[in-house]
Amino acid sequence: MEDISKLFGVRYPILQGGMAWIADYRLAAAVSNGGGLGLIAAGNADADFVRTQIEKARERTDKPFGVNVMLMNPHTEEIMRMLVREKVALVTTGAGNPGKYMDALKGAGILVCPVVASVALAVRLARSGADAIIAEGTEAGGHIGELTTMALIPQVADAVDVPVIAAGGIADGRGVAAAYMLGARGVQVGTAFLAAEECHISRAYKEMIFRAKDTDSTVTGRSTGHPVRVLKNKMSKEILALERQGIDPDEFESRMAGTLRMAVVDGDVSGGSVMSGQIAGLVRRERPAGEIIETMFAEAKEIYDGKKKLF
Ligand code: TUI
Repeated sequence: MEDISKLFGVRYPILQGGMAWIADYRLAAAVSNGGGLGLIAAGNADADFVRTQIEKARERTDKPFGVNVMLMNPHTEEIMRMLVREKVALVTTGAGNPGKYMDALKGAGILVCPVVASVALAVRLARSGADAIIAEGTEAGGHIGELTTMALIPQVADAVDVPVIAAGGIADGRGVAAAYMLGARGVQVGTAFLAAEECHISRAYKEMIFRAKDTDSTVTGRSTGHPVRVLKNKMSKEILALERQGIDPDEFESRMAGTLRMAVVDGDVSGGSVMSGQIAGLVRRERPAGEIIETMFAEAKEIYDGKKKLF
């Protein structure tokens, strides 16, 4: 199976996660300039906002970069039309099935890499022409599925003929090497890039990630069918209490609205949603995005070359 570095035309087989409110043109350009594939997250923004982000990224890098479209965004149709016009290198999708957009994107020469959390959707989208499948385990931050990365990756790798990109719980070279052992031919990394100097989130959000330990994340929204991994705080405690009382799904959605922005932009990490993967415990200090990538692959290569002999 082809490695995604070849497919994407990048030095290292690493894709940045499409983190809503977080992954802007500065992070995307820094990851692409650092040898990976950077992404601008459309989140809940409209097409004009995303187009402006693309223009700004193009001023900062001549390397390929992509856009992540969160399919629950009400502006999705309009964003997809704009992406076809702009011909970005790559589109990743999350939180839904991008099947109906596949032909238009592919027709514009855009690489399409959907994020999935199950074998069934992976198979369907590979058949519809996905260039690679991003299989995301429940260790990931934000909106998640049920299966762990360890269980999901080999099952998806056996089920599709396109490269599989592993996501969820990968923040260093050990994670990269493990993903490859499971059959992946690339990785998607989100939480580890929160530590990038070029990641412009509130200081409070960054510090909470640096302080986080292994057991500090929890999942809100399981009761309403929108499970989202966040760091434990006042907000998550309140939400989980309301869920135990059987909060109505509409009430739940209106309670959650704007809470990610509160944490990312306003620095309210007590009342806001601090989305993070379970691997935050490995993310300890701020570094340039390029250095995060270089270290990760130097470590993975050392493991792979057998310098750390296993048996
Ligand atoms: O999309 C993500 N992670 C996200 S999106 C997001 S924005 C948000 N904010 C507040 C509440 C909810 C979302 C934050 N984090 N990851 C990709 C991902 N996609 N993980 C799991 C899935 C997924 C799940 C079910 C993809 C497809 C799917 O099936 C849908 C179907 O129609 O079969």
